[in-house]
Amino acid sequence: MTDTIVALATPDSQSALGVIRISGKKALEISEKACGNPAPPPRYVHLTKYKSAQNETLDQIIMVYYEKGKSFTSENCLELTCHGNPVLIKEILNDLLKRGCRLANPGEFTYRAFTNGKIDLTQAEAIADLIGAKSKQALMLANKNLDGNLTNKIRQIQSQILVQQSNIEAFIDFPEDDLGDEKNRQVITSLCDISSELTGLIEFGKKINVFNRDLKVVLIGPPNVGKSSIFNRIIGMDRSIVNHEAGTTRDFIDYKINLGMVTVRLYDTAGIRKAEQQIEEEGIKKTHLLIQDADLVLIILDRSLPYPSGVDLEIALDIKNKKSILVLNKSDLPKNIDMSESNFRHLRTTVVSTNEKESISSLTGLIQNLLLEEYKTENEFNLSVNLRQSSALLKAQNAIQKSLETLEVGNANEFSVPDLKEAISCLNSIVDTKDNEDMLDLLFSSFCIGK
Ligand SMILES: Nc1nc2c(ncn2[C@@H]2O[C@H](COP(=O)(O)OP(=O)(O)OP(=O)(O)O)[C@@H](O)[C@H]2O)c(=O)[nH]1
Ligand SMILES: [Mg+2]
Repeated sequence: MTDTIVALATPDSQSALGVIRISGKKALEISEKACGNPAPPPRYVHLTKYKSAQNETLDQIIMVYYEKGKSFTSENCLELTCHGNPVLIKEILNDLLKRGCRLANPGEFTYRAFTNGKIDLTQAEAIADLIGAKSKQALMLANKNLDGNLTNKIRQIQSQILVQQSNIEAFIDFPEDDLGDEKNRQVITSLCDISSELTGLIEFGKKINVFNRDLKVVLIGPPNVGKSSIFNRIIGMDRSIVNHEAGTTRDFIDYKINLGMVTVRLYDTAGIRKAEQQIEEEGIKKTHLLIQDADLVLIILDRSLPYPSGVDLEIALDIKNKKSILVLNKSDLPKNIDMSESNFRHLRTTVVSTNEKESISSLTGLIQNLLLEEYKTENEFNLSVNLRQSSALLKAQNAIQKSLETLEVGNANEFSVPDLKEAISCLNSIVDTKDNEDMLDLLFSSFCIGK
């Protein structure tokens, strides 16, 4: 790679500081000519002036030099920390372009780190995941892969396959040794175990997807039960209009909050009832659509009123197969509801009042627990598996299955070897695909510029 690349690594907006990264051959020349540091000791902080090609001082900056072989990209690198003014940053970037640098493509620094062998593909992806993580748990998972946990797991499975491949090849090379039924069985059993391990990883990948997206929690119920009041209490501000008249909320209102390990998008909706006007009907239609897409539905009822049997069947059909909680609101008022005939009587139920802070806190805790119900065992999360990796795992698993079909037949063991090699190669593509340029382009183009 001959080009020297440059990019702003921080957001292009007014801020205290802005960081510009440079990687490539010209880094030392820039250090000397623009920053007046002919021989900068690596990894030291240098307070200096940045001077343009016309010898104008553009800013007082901090320059750090990272030497070839030891930098992130493994090339000579500079990090210039200047003041965070977009006008100033543009001047410095333009000057660097004049000095022979070119603007980096998205993810190009990481791409160089990968092609120069500083990191493997799972670690490169972990860096992107770390930057894009939507929750604390997602951050922790990205860090595990940055440590190489997924790579280690893949390498371990590859060597297990290789052992079985050698066992089969030994039989091909020395048929007089007669692998025999017993040995054939052992190979089959081991490959079945490997196949199950791959399934486990694929399933795990699907499971942890929950930490990388906004989970949808939808508040529904008849009008006037206090949906908007609960919504406002959970998000901690008066975002939705509350009124004693039924039918106040027409269109849904949403707000993003962090609930411990997950990020939740909370929706306040129009109360479900037989609509009096078309505009209200539109709002109710949207409520039904939101329920379809929800990760968790909170059915709010007014505990101080008799059970509202008019709409419960409609809601019950909507929430079929959905994770749901029944929330009985207005517990500060005398109880009048009778749930014995209700379609919701089997749901997990909690009683709240928007006038009682504690009851809302425990509702928030319950939401969090339910969303994370199936992800409780902390130590399970030792690595992360994304969609690309899952699809390679699936291909590897299919190849193992094919080899197993051949082995089950018994007397044609050598035909199972190509499938085992294919499985190893699929697994390799998770960690190290230097020859698949299209895939690499696609992968790194999703990175941010400057990373
Ligand atoms: N006593 C009491 N009143 C409440 C409670 N929560 C809400 N309210 C009152 O109930 C009325 C309706 O509240 P909203 O939050 O607007 O109800 P909603 O379900 O969003 O109503 P729509 O938008 O019309 O569907 C308001 O007068 C609130 O002040 C509560 O816990 N206790
Ligand atoms: Mg409302």
